[in-house]
Amino acid sequence: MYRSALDHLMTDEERDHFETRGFLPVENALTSEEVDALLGEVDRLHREARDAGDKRATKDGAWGKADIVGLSEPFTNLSDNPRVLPKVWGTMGWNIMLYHTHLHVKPPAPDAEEGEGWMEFHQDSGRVNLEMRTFPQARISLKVAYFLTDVSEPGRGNFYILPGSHISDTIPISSEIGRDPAEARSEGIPEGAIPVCAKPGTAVLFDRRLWHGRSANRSTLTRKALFYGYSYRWIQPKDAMTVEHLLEDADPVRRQMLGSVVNNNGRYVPVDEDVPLRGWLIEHLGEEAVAEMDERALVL
Ligand SMILES: O=C(O)CCC(=O)C(=O)O
Repeated sequence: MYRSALDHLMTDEERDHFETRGFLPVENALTSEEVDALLGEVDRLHREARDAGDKRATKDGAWGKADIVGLSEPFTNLSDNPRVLPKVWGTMGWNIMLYHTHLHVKPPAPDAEEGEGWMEFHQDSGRVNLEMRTFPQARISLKVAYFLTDVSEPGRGNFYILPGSHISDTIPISSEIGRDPAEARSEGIPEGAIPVCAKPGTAVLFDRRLWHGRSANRSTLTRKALFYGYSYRWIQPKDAMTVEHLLEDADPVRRQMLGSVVNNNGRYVPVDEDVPLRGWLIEHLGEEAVAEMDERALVL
C-alpha cells in the first residue's frame, strides 16, 4: 500500500456527504497517464471481443465486460488506488475486499428514439434487496465508478442517481427487484434523479442501496467507465474474480483487496494475515484510530 494514501483519508465532511446522499465524487482519482493507459486497455478488450465475434461489441453497440481486475496492470492497480481506497475503508472499515469489477462502453446513439438507451434504475445486489428484510437495509458493499471519458455535461450516457435513496424506505419506481437490470426506456426514472457529471479521471463512490441507472448517450462521444465493487470479506464475489495469478507478487494490502484468505473462517474471524490493511492502518494511524473506525462500522 502506498504511503501517499495517508494524504487522501476520508474527511468528516466527505463521510457526512456519503452517508446522507449515498455517493461521493473524488476528482482527480486518476492521473491523465492512468486514464490513457486504462482507455488503451478498454479499447484493446473491446477490439478483441469484436474480433472474437461478440455481437454486442460492434462500433455502435453498448458493450460491457465483468471480472476485469486481473486482466492487465492498469486494471489491477485500481484495486488499491491510494486516492480512493482510503475513502472506502473510511466508510466501511478494514474488513473489506474487492468483490466485483466491470467496464462499460456506451457509444453515441443520436438516432435512437426519444426515451431509448436507458438502463433500468436499480439497487445493486439483486436478491439481497428481497431477502434482507430490514428497512433501510444494511449497506454491505459500495461501488467506485471511474469515468475515463468526459461526462461533465448531461446527455453523454451519464450515470444517473437518486441522491439519498439508499436510506429511504420507499422504492421510488416499480421495478423487478432481484433481477439484473435491463435496457429500458426513460419512463422509469424516479423523480429527483440527477445525472452525475464528471471529468475524465473522476471517481464516484456510491452505496449499493442507492437507486441508480445509466442514461442515453445523445452526444458525439463514446462513454467509457469502470466499476469497482468493494464489500465486506464475508460476502460471495459477484464475478469470477480471476486473480490467482496476481497473488504471489502482490503487496499484502493488495492481496487482501483481491480476496485472498488464509481459510474461510478468516472471512468472519480474521487473523492478522487475512487483513493486512488493519495492520497497515495501526502502523500508520495508531490503535486508537482503528478502534474508532471499528466503532463507526458498528453503527453504520
Ligand atoms: O454504467 C452506468 O452508468 C451504471 C452502472 C451500474 O448501474 C452498475 O454498475 O450497477
